[in-house]
Order: sequence, then C-alpha cells, then structure tokens
Amino acid sequence: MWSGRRLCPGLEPIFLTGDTRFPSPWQEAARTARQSPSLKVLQKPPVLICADGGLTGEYFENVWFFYTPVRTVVDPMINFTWGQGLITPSASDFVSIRWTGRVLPEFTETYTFFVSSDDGARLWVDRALLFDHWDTSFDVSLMFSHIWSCNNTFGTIALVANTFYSIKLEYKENTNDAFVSLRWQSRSVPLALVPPSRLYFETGTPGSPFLISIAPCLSFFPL
Ligand SMILES: [Ca+2]
Repeated sequence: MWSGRRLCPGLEPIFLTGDTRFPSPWQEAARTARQSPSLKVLQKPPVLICADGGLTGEYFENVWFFYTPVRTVVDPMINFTWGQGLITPSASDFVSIRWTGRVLPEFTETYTFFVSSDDGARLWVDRALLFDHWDTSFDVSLMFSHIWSCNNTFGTIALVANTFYSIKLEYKENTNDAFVSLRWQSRSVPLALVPPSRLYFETGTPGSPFLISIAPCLSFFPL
C-alpha cells in the first residue's frame, strides 16, 4: 500500500514510501543504524515526484505492448471514443495502451471502478487486479451489433482517504470500433469519470532534497 504527502506546492511533488523499487537505501540505512547503535545515519530518501492532472498513457501499435511506445502523453481522463478513426498517429486497429499513475481517493470507502471498452481491458488498483477482460468473448447473437465486442465491467476495492494508490489500466483495440472509459463510484462519490484532480502522473524520480537521520533502535523499516 502506498502512503505519501506533498513536500511543497508548485510542482506538487509527493513523498512516497513503500515503493518496492526503492527498498535498498532504506534497508541499508536501517541495517547500519541497527548494527552501529552509536552511529547516526543520514540518508537521502528516494522520492517519486508526481503531479495531478491525469495518467501517463503509452500507446503501442500492436496489441502486446511490444517495442517502444509510438506515443507517450498525459491523458487527463480516460474517456475516448475513436470509432474507426486513428488511435495512434498511424493506426486504428491492433493497438494497445497502458495508462499508469496514482489515484487519490477523497473518502475512506469502498470504491467501484467501471471500465467500458471495445475491445479488451484490465485494471489494477494498489497492484491488485480488479478485473481482466483482455480477451473479449464473441457472442454470435450480437455479432451484427456494435456491442458484440464491448466490455462493461467493474471491480471494487477499499481505499483510504488521501492515500496515493497505484493504478494501471491496460487496453487493446483489435478491429472496427474502438472506445474506452474509466469511471468510479463510492457511497459519497456519484458515478462519474475519474477526474484529473484525482489522477497523478509521474514526473521523475530524483533524490530527495532533504537529509533525514535514522536514529538507532528507532528504525521500523523491515530488514
Ligand atoms: Ca474494436
């Protein structure tokens, strides 16, 4: 689970802990503090700098996320209806998109995330797979309808207010019409598109500008 706080206004940087991509410096500092009780350990913690305003979208001209994305942008919301038009600069079919970032709930409640897509989609929140409708089922009775390959699916997860959670939505378009949208709902949040103000994208991962000291015997980091 993620936790975090903003360090200062402006760039809206966020200090996040618990990212398993950065366990080593923390663990090393805590280990040193434990093994050398008289030594005060100074550590520059790694940080993940994010900004609100949407999720990072990586667009691929294949349905397997292969090779370098042909397009990487921040999409304020996930709400696209391409029809049979272009999704990437040169492709309308056999395209995949991966949106990643953080979602910041306002309330401590169970949230339901809804994805409507043509074609497949799968969603993770807090690294938990909420649903996987990647390979759409083919219903012969609907084959002449525009909804034959459409997914309307959802998943629920309990979230804590003002806590940053990782979110990843993967989408693919095979052929014909294409659309995808991401909505959410909770007891206090009416069903709506997840707004840009609740979505954060990564802007970089530089070292923290602050030194912290890890006091011997007070470290609670797992070793
Ligand atoms: Ca389609």
